[in-house]
Amino acid sequence: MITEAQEKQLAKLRESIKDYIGGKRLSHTYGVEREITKLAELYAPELEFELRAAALLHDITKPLPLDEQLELCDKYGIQYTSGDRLMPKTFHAQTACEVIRRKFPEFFTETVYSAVLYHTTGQADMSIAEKLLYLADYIEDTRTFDDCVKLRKFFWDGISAAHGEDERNNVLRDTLILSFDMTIRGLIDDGTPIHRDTVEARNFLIEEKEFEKQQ
Ligand code: DGI
Ligand code: FE
Ligand code: FE
Repeated sequence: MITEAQEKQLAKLRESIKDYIGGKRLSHTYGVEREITKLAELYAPELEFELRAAALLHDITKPLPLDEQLELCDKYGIQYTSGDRLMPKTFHAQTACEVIRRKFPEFFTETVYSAVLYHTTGQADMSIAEKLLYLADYIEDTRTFDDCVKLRKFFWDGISAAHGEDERNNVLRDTLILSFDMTIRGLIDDGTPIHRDTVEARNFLIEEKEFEKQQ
């Protein structure tokens, strides 16, 4: 559900991001755009343009090493604690938002901002755009990790069997819970701290599911 003019804007963006990312990460990024197009059709057709823009922009600062991430944080006024430095992979989501704000203002909307900001950790009570970018990032088709393959199958098998909006929403929620389970398990195996937003994202979805069961 996007216009020809929007299609052209996205084609241009697909070229512009090559100044920031290349190789496998560029293929991953294009994969996230393809995946989110399918997810938008299922869950939020009115957000397709913003979601595809968010997909193309979500990892633009990912190639930068931690010291350059931290330099960007200082430059753009992003606050962090010494504990946050032990979670180096979470910085690129925040720095990407500030680069989008400054270098890609035509794509900088509330929806794009929060979807990119929470694409790595999630947060409590995620918006539909936040959920869809988080999921597309995990299951896009260039990812070959066991957990990604498992989550992709879980989601699309669920969608094949789902009837109606409520069942599709349940599939999305169960898929997200499983994704947080797998991410948190992996972080524990690596001895890495878990970001509070990751924990809160998972708790919120589980609580919501339990409360609905009791209705
Ligand atoms: O940027 P991508 O590789 O496409 O994917 P991503 O932005 O989801 O980043 C995934 C990495 O982020 C993965 O190595 C695990 C890490 N990560 C996700 N949540 C947390 C986290 N790392 C820490 N320490 N704590 C978290 O809560
Ligand atoms: Fe990322
Ligand atoms: Fe990504």
